[in-house]
Amino acid sequence: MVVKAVCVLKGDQAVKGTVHFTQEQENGPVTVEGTIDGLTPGKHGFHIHAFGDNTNGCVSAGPHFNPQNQTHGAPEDAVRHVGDLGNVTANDGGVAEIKFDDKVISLSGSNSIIGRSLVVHEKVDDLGKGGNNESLVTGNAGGRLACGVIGLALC
Ligand SMILES: [Cu+2]
Ligand SMILES: [Zn+2]
Repeated sequence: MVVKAVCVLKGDQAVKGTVHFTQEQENGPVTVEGTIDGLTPGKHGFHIHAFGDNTNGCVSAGPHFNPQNQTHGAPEDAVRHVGDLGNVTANDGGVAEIKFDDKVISLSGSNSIIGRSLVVHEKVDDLGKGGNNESLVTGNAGGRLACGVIGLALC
């Protein structure tokens, strides 16, 4: 059975967006598709954070979703946080068009991202290759520009 989810991203500044998640089969890849605007041109860290809590803005979303207690990495790395979706790239107009598949996140089971937060960051995610401790925790992606809670969707 196809499972779908959606996240509306909002922040203090002009950054906003909508991101859809579709999983055609249980434990299969999740297609991530959407648009974020109001960004500075270039790459921005893009992660699932552990909590769907927005009480103190995006900070309340907590750290990267990491149920297997791994270090931070790139989406294609064997060692990564479940929530590590790498970077999105904004064009000169500040718009990031997103479409990719991820094999680690899920919309059910222990790696489920439902009820957690999606966050887009101020800076580029160095994917754990920055050569310092913070790189292995956050990828040095800086502040949280916008976030939203991922919820189940009809379509
Ligand atoms: Cu993040
Ligand atoms: Zn991470």
